[in-house]
Amino acid sequence: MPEIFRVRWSNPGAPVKITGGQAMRMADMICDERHKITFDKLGFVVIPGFFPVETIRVVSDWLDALQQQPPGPAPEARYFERSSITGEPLLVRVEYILGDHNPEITRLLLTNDVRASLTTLLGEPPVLFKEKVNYKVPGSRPDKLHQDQAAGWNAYTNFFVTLCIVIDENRRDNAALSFLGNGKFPRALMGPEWKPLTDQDPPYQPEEDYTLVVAQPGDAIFFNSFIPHGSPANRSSACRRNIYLTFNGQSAGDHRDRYYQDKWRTYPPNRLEEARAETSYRV
Ligand SMILES: O=C(O)CCC(=O)C(=O)O
Ligand SMILES: [Fe+2]
Repeated sequence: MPEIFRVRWSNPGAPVKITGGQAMRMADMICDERHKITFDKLGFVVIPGFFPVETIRVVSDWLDALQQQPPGPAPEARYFERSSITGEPLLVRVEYILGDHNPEITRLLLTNDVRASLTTLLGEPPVLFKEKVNYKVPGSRPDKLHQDQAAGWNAYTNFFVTLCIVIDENRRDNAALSFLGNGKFPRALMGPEWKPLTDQDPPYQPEEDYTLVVAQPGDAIFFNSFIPHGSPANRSSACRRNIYLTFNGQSAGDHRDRYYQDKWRTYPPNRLEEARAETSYRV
């Protein structure tokens, strides 16, 4: 069972290195009040070019190395599934990637811009709840339409904001995410816990109510834990990796240790040769 590490934010006083990517994204670096208005109305907001290209390059190389890592004990939690399309075992997700076991990646992702943006969206400082990378490689199954909060998160607190960091281009043909785009959903579960909202794949119906988010490496999608979203199987030949960092407001407490202890018990990481035929809904 992986040891639980404490996650620290980047040093607030650390000098910020300006790279080409950063210079290009000056206009839209953090969530401001305009983004918050959209987020409050729709439940999600996209900020193009939030992370510098250099950051994404380093993170992408690290994700490749993590994927190639030989089997054996590691602090990160790997999840293998058998492809519903080809039957081959695939590494589809790695959880628990931030902390003292990956200090450089933690520094690159838990930045002051991230903290400031989440403080704006949550109305108070954020606390990390969980984090994962979804390797939506060719052959990956659909992530059926769901609300993240329905994945047992009510046991911890009643509201979260997730930052999706786009690592590979997200296109229609390689399983870009779709979100309910009209803001018409309650801040409550719309169905039973652990069950997707529909078995349909995108375009979800009614089609005009959903927004397909086509995105570039470095783009950020902030979304709340009640907005219905999902993505189809990846039937293309292009990998679609996204990192998801989920936070709650500071006043709700720090639940990461307990969340992961519960998760390792009820849904333990597995190995290539134990790849699950995954049909259930897990986030
Ligand atoms: O990566 C995806 O396509 C969707 C994943 C998702 O929504 C989740 O894991 O909660
Ligand atoms: Fe989700």
